[in-house]
Parts: sequence; C-alpha cells; structure tokens
Amino acid sequence: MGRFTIPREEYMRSGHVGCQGCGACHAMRYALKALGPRTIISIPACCWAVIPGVWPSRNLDVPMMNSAFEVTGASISGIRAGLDAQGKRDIQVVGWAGDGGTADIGIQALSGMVERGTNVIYIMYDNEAYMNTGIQRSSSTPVGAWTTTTPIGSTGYWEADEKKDMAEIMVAHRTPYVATANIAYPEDLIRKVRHAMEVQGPKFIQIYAPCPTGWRMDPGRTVEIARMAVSTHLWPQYEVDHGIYTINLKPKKTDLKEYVKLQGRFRHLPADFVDAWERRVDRNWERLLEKERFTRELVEKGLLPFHPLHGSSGKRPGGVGSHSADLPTADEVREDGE
Ligand SMILES: Cc1ncc(C[n+]2csc(CCOP(=O)(O)OP(=O)(O)O)c2C)c(N)n1
Ligand code: SF4
Ligand SMILES: [Mg+2]
Repeated sequence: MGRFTIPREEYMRSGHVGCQGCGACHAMRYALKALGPRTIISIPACCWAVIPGVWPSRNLDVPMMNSAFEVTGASISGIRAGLDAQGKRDIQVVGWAGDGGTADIGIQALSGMVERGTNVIYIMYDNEAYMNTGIQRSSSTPVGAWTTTTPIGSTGYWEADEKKDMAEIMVAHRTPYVATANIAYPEDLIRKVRHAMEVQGPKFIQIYAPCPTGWRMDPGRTVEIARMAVSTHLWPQYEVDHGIYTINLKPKKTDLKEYVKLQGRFRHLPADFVDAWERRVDRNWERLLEKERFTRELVEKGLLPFHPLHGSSGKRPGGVGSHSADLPTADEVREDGE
C-alpha cells in the first residue's frame, strides 16, 4: 500500500486563472496544505492577486486580503496585531508576495516587519521577474536573462546584475527562521512551512516558482526545470534556524548548460558566458557549505542559536513580546530597581 506523504486536504480549488504549468500555483497549493484552514493571507499586486479569480468563484478556501504592491509586511503586521487584540493567536497570518513585491518595492515594509518581531510567515514566490505586468526585470532576475526591460538585439542587452540574495538579507535581519524551497520538492516545502508555523516571530520562505510564460519554456517541464535548478546548485535548498545553516539537499552537480537550454530567456547566451556563470554558481555553493560547517562550530562554542534581537521592548502590537529575547524589558528593569 502506498503511503501519502503530502496531505490530501486541499485549500486551493481547481479553476484558477493562472497560465498552464504555472509554478506559483503549485507553490500556493502546497503551502496551504501545510497551513490549513486557520490562515489569513495577504497578497499584494502580483500574478497571485489575479490567479484566484474574482468573488464568488475565488479558488482559495482561506480569507485573502488584496494589499497594495509595497505593503505586504505592513499589512500582515496589522492583521496580526488585530487578531492578537482579539485573543485569536492560533490563526496563521501569511504574506504572499512575488519577487518584485518583496526584493524591490516591498523590502522596507518587510524589513520593518522583521525588526518589530511580528509573529507572521512571509512567503516570497520567486518567478524571477515582474510577470503580471509583462515580464519586466526585478532585482531577483538572474544574470543573463532576457526580459522586456533587458531586451536582446542590436541595441539591447541582457540582465547584467546578479540576482539579489533575499534569503541572506533576511538572515542578516536575524529573522528566526529563513528557508528556501522549491515546487519540485513538495515534502520539503510543506515541512518548512509547518516548521515556520511553530517558530515564534517573523519567518521568511523563498519558493522557486518557474513561470513558463516569462521564462519562454515548455509548460510541461515546470517540475523538471525546478529540479534542475537544485541539481545545478543554482538554487540551493537550505534553511537557517536561529542562525544555524542546514543544506537540505546536496545533489550530485549537473551541467548548468542543460538548465539554460530549456529556457528561451537564456537562448542568446554564449557558451563562455554560461561557463563563467557556472563557476560563480560553484563558488556560491562552496560558500554555503562553509556557512553550514562554520555555524555548527559556533553552536559548539555556544554562540548559536541566537536570541532574536527584537522583542526586548515587549508589548508591541503583533510582536512576539519579551519572552523571545534574553534581554529584560524596560518595565522589568524599572521593577528591579525599585
Ligand atoms: C505602486 C505600484 N507600482 C506598480 C504597480 C504595477 N504592478 C502590479 S503587479 C506588478 C509586478 C509584480 O511582480 P512580482 O511581485 O514579481 O509578482 P509577479 O507578477 O511576478 O507574480 C507591478 C509592477 C502597482 N500595482 N503598484
Ligand atoms: S505569468 Fe507566470 S507566474 Fe504569472 S500566472 Fe502565468 S505562469 Fe504563473
Ligand atoms: Mg515575479
């Protein structure tokens, strides 16, 4: 008898209006299987603001708030504070934003949300460009990629800058839990979301989500390409739990050329560019292995796991309060001095 490793419950029904083979749709389906019905989700302007369709035929079985492009972090801070004021602490509050809404325009609201220690899960589905508005580059677009704002041609040029490393930016914020996930590894994705539900404070998960329309790829190869992103070491699957790095998959390395050739957005790249890119990918992978090793040394020295920086001021609406920090609150210090 087969054993189901993925929950059978569905909180995303059929009938969405996303494109065929949309990776972002897989991402939501799996994330909701982990989150369950006691969830409120805030979605800014992005493909996912459109994908559920319009009421009354919306395809999500959880309450959803449409927010402005730049405010996901602030909107979920407000929802959390409102629920906490009503004593409804068992409801998961989730921000669900694209790479443009996260790495570009929403980064200040996200940064503030983490600084305040808000007890929420922020999920960035990463399709590596502004897809909803017609495939413009974002700071999460990979180097070398074609987009409509990095056009190829006699007067054009491809994306010149390296992809912004959002997971590391969130680690630098001392976010209690940071993880990368991938729609081709649903068990891993579901486990990470479930773990995030247990951790107090802000959590950040970045999900690799192929976009056949924007990547100029065969919609039937979404999962295959997502797997190749991991096997090429281009998209490492890892998590950072209170500062401690764990790489969840260490596959035998495959050729970046095989990944590139399946996607029209990379069709123009000369072989020597891909070779140089691959050397960069290899160095990034080596650095990550070192971080995993080094943070284990720090555990042995008692320097990790860290206490979140936030929380010591306590009593902030929506924050996790002073119980998550190793510093006394101002009130506690005053009481001690009396
Ligand atoms: C302040 C503001 N600027 C621009 C827009 C137009 N806009 C709506 S969705 C979008 C792209 C979103 O990109 P991303 O966050 O990566 O999500 P995706 O569409 O790729 O799913 C843009 C530019 C907007 N809604 N609000
Ligand atoms: S444009 Fe891309 S991300 Fe948007 S619905 Fe279509 S496949 Fe999904
Ligand atoms: Mg995007």
